[in-house]
Amino acid sequence: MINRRRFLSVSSLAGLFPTLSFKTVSPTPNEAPAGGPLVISTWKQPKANAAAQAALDRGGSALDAVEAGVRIPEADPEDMSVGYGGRPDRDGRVTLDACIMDEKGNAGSVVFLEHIMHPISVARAVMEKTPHVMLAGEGAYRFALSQGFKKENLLTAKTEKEWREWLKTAKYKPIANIERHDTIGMLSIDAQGNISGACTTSGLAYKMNGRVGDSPIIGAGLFVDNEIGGACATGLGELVMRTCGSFLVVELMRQGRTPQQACEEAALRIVKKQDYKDIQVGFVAVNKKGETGAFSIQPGFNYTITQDKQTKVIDAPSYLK
Ligand code: SD4
Repeated sequence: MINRRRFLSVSSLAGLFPTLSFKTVSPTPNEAPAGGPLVISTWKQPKANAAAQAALDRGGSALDAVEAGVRIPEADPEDMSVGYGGRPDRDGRVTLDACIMDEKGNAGSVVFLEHIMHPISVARAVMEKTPHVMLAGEGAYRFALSQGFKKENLLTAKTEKEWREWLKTAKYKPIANIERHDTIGMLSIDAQGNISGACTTSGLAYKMNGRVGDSPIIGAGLFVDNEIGGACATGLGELVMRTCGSFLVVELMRQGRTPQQACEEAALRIVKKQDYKDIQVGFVAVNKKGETGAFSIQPGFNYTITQDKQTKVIDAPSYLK
């Protein structure tokens, strides 16, 4: 009988998996892309990109840029998918998810965080000041207070009114694009060529209490590998989590796909395996050269790029037309 060790030693990997190609891209040198530092974010986010660009202009790192950028929608009561003014869960509680990742592969995350306007900054503090990657709920809240963050009421008169209206039927069915999904995932490359990313959301409106989505999960809502690139996701987090969406996009880029091809392939993976008919998922990605890509399942997804003093909001191509 051939034992397992011997079996592996007599079989070349290529022989075992003849269809697999192991071509991978070699790391690109650490320098800003030809077009200069850049910022890319999910959805229409010119103000967030401007804040990120301002941080880069002050000499800040990509990490500083993405944190400064996503703090804008976090504080904006009109943005009803993120931070202050985000729609509550079905019990009327605003619970926030966020994560951040730097060029060294460090990561910080908070999930199911209440009463704190800037979860992204708490996530950064988790990354920089604790031995952990993720803090949840009450523990995340108490950590935030210990770091000087203030307790605030994040439910606005507008979101409370809508929620009370929703309670009359309490029908739960997330619909693609209808909720004005503005969850922000942002990636930046700084003047040194380093990549960082951030992602922050109030999650799905009227979700079950305790539900956590993809956005604060490293590898689902966000992933950065400074040798290769970064990716973020938006849309129905359950679909993204089941496929490790952002990690998949980065790994596809590692295998040689362009950011555009990688976003398309990750979206197709969802389409192939899951019920996607009324559901939106969108990806954005950037590689080390500063090439970008975006793709979604449903039409209606757009993204914002800032580079060389210009900001553009671009409609992403989609699987369904
Ligand atoms: C979630 N992915 O909690 C988030 C929602 C989202 O734009 O992206 N909304 O599932």
